[in-house]
Amino acid sequence: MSVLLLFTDSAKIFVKAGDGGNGIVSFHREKYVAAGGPDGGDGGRGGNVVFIVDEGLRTLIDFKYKRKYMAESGENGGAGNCSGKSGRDLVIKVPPGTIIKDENTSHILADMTKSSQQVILAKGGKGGAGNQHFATSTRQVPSFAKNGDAGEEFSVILELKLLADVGLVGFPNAGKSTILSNSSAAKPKIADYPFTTLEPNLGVVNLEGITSFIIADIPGLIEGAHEGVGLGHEFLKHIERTKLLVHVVDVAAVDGREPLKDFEVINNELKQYNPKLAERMQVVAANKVDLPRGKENLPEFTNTLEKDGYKVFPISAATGSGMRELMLYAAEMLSKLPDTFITDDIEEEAVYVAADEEPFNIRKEGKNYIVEGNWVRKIVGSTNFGIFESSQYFQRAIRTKGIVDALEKMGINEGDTVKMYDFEFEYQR
Ligand SMILES: Nc1nc2c(ncn2[C@@H]2O[C@H](COP(=O)(O)OP(=O)(O)OP(=O)(O)O)[C@@H](O)[C@H]2O)c(=O)[nH]1
Ligand SMILES: [Mg+2]
Repeated sequence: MSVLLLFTDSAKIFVKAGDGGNGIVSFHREKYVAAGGPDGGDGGRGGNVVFIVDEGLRTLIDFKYKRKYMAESGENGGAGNCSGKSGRDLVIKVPPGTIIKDENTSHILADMTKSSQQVILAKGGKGGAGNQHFATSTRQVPSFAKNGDAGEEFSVILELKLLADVGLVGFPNAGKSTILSNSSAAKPKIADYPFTTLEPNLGVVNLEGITSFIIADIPGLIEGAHEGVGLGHEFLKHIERTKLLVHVVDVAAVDGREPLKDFEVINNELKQYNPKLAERMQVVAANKVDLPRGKENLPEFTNTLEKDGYKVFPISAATGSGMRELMLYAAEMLSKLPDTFITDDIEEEAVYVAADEEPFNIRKEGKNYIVEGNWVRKIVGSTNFGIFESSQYFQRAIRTKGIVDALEKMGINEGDTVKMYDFEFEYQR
């Protein structure tokens, strides 16, 4: 069982689609032609504000700096039946998993989960008609045209629930919280005694113009952590879902331990807690190299671990030296590891069911549970089970709908089969 340590990133932005251009009043003019007919052209359409999923983005940090997004307006019409140019759409890229909510009602306007998914959030205004359209048999000289419609505008809240990408592990006092505070805006407590950190802390590391990611600082681990010593169990749970571990070692041995031994003990704890955690990609941060003892111990420490295939970064979390190199490397590794992101608590609003319709019913045939209903057919049809986030969405949706509870009430056992139209799976708690 793993506990999800989620970071909720959010930002409020204002979007405005382009206004439609105005239609104009104009009459045909030509030498020797006395009174030409109306030829005022239409205004162009305003550009839409379009949101698109960009797999390369991980956080909403960019929206904290730029908060106003306006698409281009349409141009006014011209004489000679010339239509104005349409405004260009404004395309806003968001990370996968972003939920867009109306600021006032909190309604979900879009749930940007799928790769390259596109949504027109604010529609551009229609261009106004030129006077050419208003000529009739009785009104041959229309002296009016229509103005363009205003583009839609509103404030929206972007929300993104993220799993931490990077977990900091190491002994108490190794400098994990100092690393977090130095690399992000998070302000964890830092002190020269062990177990300063009692609850995990999260922060966004922003490598401007390159990428951003979430880093988790957990309390220090000690020998026996995997059995729950020093609450190790609790903390290890939190980093099971991270993609990359930064193993922080105090190479200055301020607490009188041996750096290489520390490294081994922590890895041993990880392995005993969960072998998969020990196999997770690990980068080593040799911390406190600003101290003389740190400098002294560094060569042997680095040589030994590099022989074992580890990448070692000498850093001083206190002065900041080496931190950027470490974070850039972490970012590079993250871009190579598969993505994990989740969207939470959105099923009720994202899935519409008519009030008087039974969302599902379940029949039992031996060890098979057959789940049917319109809603069920729809969600099975719209789920791509080969895509992690899609099937994750599906799982949450059927749970929220009460299907899982209903199956349990009917006495379903682990290993029984659940059939939902084309989709069949083995029930697992
Ligand atoms: N000289 C020096 N001191 C550091 C450095 N990094 C951290 N420290 C100090 O080491 C002590 C422990 O730092 P923390 O960041 O609280 O360590 P931690 O790993 O989060 O500790 P726990 O929360 O107890 O697990 C503090 O007194 C820090 O100021 C460093 O690079 N150089
Ligand atoms: Mg700490």
